[in-house]
Amino acid sequence: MTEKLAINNHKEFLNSLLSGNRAMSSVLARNFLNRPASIKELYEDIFKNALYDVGELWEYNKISVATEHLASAIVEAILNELYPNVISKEKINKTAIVACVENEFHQIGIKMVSDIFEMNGWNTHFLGANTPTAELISYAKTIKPDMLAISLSIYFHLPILENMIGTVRKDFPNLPILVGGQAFSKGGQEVLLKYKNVIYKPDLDSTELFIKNLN
Ligand code: B12
Repeated sequence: MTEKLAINNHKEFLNSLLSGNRAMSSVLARNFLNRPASIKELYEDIFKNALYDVGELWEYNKISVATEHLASAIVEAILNELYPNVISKEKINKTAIVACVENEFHQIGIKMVSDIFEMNGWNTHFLGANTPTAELISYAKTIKPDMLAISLSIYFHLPILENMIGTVRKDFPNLPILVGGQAFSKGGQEVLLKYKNVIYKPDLDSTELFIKNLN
C-alpha cells in the first residue's frame, strides 16, 4: 500500500506536511528516492520548495505558527532518518565545521549543506542553529577544520556574520569560509568580497560543484 504513495512535485509533499502527517511524509520522501532521484533533488525540489511555500502561507496568515513549526520539525526528522543514505563510503580526510551564525535559528538549509559535504567524503561537525562565535572558535581550535560553512537566513544578521569572520580571522587567517542562506537571496553578497577566502554559494548544486573542485 505505502509503496503506491508517490509525489510528482513539492505540492503533494507540502499537503502531507500541512496535515502534520509525519509517517506519510517520510514514506513520500523515501518513495521519491526510489524513482531513482538523488538526495539533492529531494532536498532542493521537494523539501526546499515545500518549506518556502510554508513560509509564504505563514507570512499571509493562511497557516498557524504551530503548523509551520510542525512542518519544519517533520522535515528535520526526515533528514535525520535519511542520514544513512548520505554517508559516503570513501572518506577523504577533510573536515568541515557547519553552523548558523549567532541568533540564527534556521538550520534546515545548512543541515542539507552538511549532508552534501558528507556525500563528498568529508567529515562534518554540524553545530546547528545559533552558534556563539566564541564557542565556534574554541571548538575550531580543537578540530582544526579544513573549511567553515556558515548559514544565515535573516538579512539583519549580516553584521553578526561580519563580526564572526573578523574574529575567526584572528586565529585562522587562511581558513576557507563558505557562506550561504536566504539572507543573500535579494543581494548582499558584495559585502563578502572584501574578505579573503570567503566564498558565497546559493544552493546545493553550486556547493557540490565547489566541493568537487576542491577535492
Ligand atoms: C521553518 C522556518 C522557521 C523555523 C526554523 C526551524 C528550523 N529548525 O530551522 C523557526 C520557527 C525557528 C523560524 C523562526 C523565524 N523565522 Co522563519 N522560516 C521558516 C521557513 C518556513 C522555512 C526555512 C527553511 O528551512 N527553508 C528551507 C531551506 C532548505 O532553505 P534555505 O534555508 O534557503 O537553504 C537553502 C539555501 O539558502 C542554501 N543555504 C542555506 N544555508 C547555507 C549555508 C551555506 C554555507 C551554503 C553554501 C548554502 C546555504 O542551501 C539550502 C538548499 O538550497 C522560512 C520560509 C523560507 N522561505 O524558507 C521562514 C523564514 C525564513 N522565516 C522568517 C522569519 C521572519 C522568521 C522569524 C523572524 C519569525 C518571528 N517573528 O519570530 C524567526 C527568526 C528566528 C531567528 N532568529 O532566526 C522569514 C525571513 C524573512 C527574511 N529574509 O528576513 C521567512 C522567509 C518566512 C517569510 N516568508 O517571511 N522560522
